[in-house]
Amino acid sequence: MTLTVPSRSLTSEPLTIDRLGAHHGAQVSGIDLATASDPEITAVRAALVEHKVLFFSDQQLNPDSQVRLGRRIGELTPSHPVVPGLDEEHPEIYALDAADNGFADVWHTDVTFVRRPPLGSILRAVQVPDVGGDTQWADAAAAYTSLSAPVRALADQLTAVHDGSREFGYYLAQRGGNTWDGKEYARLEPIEHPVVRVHPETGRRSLFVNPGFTSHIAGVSEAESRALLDLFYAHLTQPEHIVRHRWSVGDVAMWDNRATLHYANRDYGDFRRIMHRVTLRGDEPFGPRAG
Ligand SMILES: O=C(O)CCC(=O)C(=O)O
Ligand SMILES: [Fe+2]
Repeated sequence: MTLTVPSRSLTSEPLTIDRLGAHHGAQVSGIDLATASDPEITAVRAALVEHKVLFFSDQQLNPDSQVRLGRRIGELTPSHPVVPGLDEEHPEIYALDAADNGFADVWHTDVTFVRRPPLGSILRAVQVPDVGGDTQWADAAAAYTSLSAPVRALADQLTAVHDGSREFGYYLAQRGGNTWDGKEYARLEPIEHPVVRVHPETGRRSLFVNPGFTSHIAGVSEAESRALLDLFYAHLTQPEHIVRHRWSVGDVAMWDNRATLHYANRDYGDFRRIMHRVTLRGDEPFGPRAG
């Protein structure tokens, strides 16, 4: 289905938004992200919340214009709590280079192991492999909604512990810490978030646990925690909850990190794959019982 969204500008063409599924994912065309008008940026920001993952083809971004774009969509964080930025001029760019162990082949939501995880991310394909290297996104709001009512009610009551040290302890030991969101990260402390997150803009609930960073459910036995997380992960990653993108150089993906998980397929052998991300500052997650 194609929706044409007027960008409320006399000088620019309307954005065209092609939905990829009933719940999440959309291809956006008719926009140059490097030179977009303010109304176009407003329309993209609204589409990000509505569709959760947006894809843009044939973009001409470079590190400078990717950072500028990010600052128009929201506030940027430095690259990552423990991984330094691309270079001195671009401390905001988180570079994933397969030649430097830059892989993300575990389902995760970005940086959930801090008090205020990112609102979203904007990822650009710099170099793509000849084969493979797709990224997949799971819709955590659709996954919550499609649980049975009794399991939703159980999930609503749970709190999870998130711990970045399994994935990033290695970087921390190798490269030292980083300052991120005003805090020095010399080591990673486990942190609690509600298992069901209420989206601050839509009020919709989503399952906010991920295999990358969630270590366990708080206040239940280890066996119960394992069984509950296995249930949630299997449900989140059902094919009906997934959109998958095959990258070309110049593609840009933008996702709402408050209601999605993602996974970068590591199925391209020795080909090189380089991606650049900027990360949008987020707020503290709250659950259905808050307030
Ligand atoms: O390399 C990718 O496709 C995704 C990497 C990732 O997890 C991220 O940029 O947050
Ligand atoms: Fe990620």
